[in-house]
Amino acid sequence: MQVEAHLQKIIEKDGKVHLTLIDPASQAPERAAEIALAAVEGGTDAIMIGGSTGASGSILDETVIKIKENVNVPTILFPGNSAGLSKYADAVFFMSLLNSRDIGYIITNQVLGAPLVYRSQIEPISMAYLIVEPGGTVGWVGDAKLIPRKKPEIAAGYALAGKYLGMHYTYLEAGSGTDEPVNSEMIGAVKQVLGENKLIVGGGIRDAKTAKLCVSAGADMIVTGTVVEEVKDVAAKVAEIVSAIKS
Ligand code: 1GP
Repeated sequence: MQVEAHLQKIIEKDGKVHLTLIDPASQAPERAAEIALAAVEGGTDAIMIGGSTGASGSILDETVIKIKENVNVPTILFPGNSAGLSKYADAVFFMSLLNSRDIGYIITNQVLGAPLVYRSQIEPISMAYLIVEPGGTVGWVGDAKLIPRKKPEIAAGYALAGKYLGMHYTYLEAGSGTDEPVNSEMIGAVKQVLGENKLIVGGGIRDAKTAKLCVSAGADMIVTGTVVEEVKDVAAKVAEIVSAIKS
């Protein structure tokens, strides 16, 4: 499956893409597969699999395998470091945390992980990963020099740098579970400089209204993770968000 081309086709058809993030460290593989299936019933376009802590090894492999047994949408790894790779996934967001102070998250983990991607059939999708205040766990783990919420021009500068370095996607991340998603001003400023390059926004998006605000400001893809772990009716919650962003 050519995942990047597949997502591009969805954008051409529906305008926007919805991605569901599942952290293998948060539940057993069987439950992860149930959540993925419900998210697909709700209309999600692909399943991202990863996390900042503990999303590696056999729990990661088993989670990817179980999800792939249950759904027919792409599985995309969202690795916290080089240990977040699994040969069973369709693709990987091959990303550099451009605003990290730690060279490990900018390039060293990528060097360690690249040979596995090369040997496997996982499709790398190049991505500039930018962490915005408050940043949450990933901001701390990734030693990010957090982009201030009120400085959209700094985010735009990073996004342009990523684009000029050849990265196809830019991800504006506010931190999983945050109460302060990336604001419209920053999303708009980044999308303006990105042009046709794709913008993903995630962190703290829990409802249709917030998701709609993000896509109206310029996000091409919305990620929701925490909310699908919290709600009882995953399909209904995802359907609410999907219908808001694709309408
Ligand atoms: C985290 O942006 C993603 O990396 C998703 O955030 O868990 O808050 O949906 P949530």
